[in-house]
Amino acid sequence: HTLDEMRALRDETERFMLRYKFGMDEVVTKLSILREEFSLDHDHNPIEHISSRLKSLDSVIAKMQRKGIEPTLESIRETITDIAGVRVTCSFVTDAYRLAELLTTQRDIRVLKTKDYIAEPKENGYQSLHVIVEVPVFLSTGAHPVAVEVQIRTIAMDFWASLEHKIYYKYDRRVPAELLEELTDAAHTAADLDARMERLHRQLHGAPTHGRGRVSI
Ligand code: 0O2
Repeated sequence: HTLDEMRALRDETERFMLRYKFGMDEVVTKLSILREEFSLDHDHNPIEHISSRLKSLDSVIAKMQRKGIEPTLESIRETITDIAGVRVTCSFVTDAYRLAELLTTQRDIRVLKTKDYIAEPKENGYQSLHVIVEVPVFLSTGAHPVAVEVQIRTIAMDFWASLEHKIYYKYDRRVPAELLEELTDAAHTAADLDARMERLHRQLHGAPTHGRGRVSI
């Protein structure tokens, strides 16, 4: 490659990644709007926390290699749908579904794929609602559809997933069997807690309000 070719490739790659950042920012804005609106109108906010991250080019290439596909910008676009990632934590499982519904029914959002690991947890106990959406990014060259992976989960699911993720990488993806078992057990405990909290929440909202002011959690 000549120096000019290398520069052109670098610029093209930067532009490629930037589109994902724009798509990610749009989804974060959509969720932040819902969150702010909820804080005004309702006594319970379904969104606890919103975070986002752009996958590094190195991780994207590593993922392509794990899948055994030659990485080009075109093949990456077709294969990797979590370059732009948005994570939303909710207090309750019902909030997670409600939020997914509120986001995916928006006019400019197209759902590419839904993976409901809440209804069907992974073997290790991982729970989360993954929705891969496509959102149009409007540039000077027109509208460009961009895939964004939205992971919606409860605080308990998030607590578990963050620790499991750390352990997984610490052991370089080869976690000892007894630790895996313990993690799966902890995932069940987290799911039990979610179920109990949801029941309590329902009782609270169904119950008459006593004393001064409204109960709000
Ligand atoms: P990171 O470091 O979080 O970015 P596909 O994308 O469909 O080819 P994949 O990647 O298995 O297949 O899809 P899936 O199952 O929807 O997982 C995508 C992301 O969900 C992962 O991204 C994690 O963020 C999260 N995830 C999935 N399974 C687990 C799990 O068992 N434990 C934890 N802690 N997180 C999980 P990355 O790229 O794997 O990792």
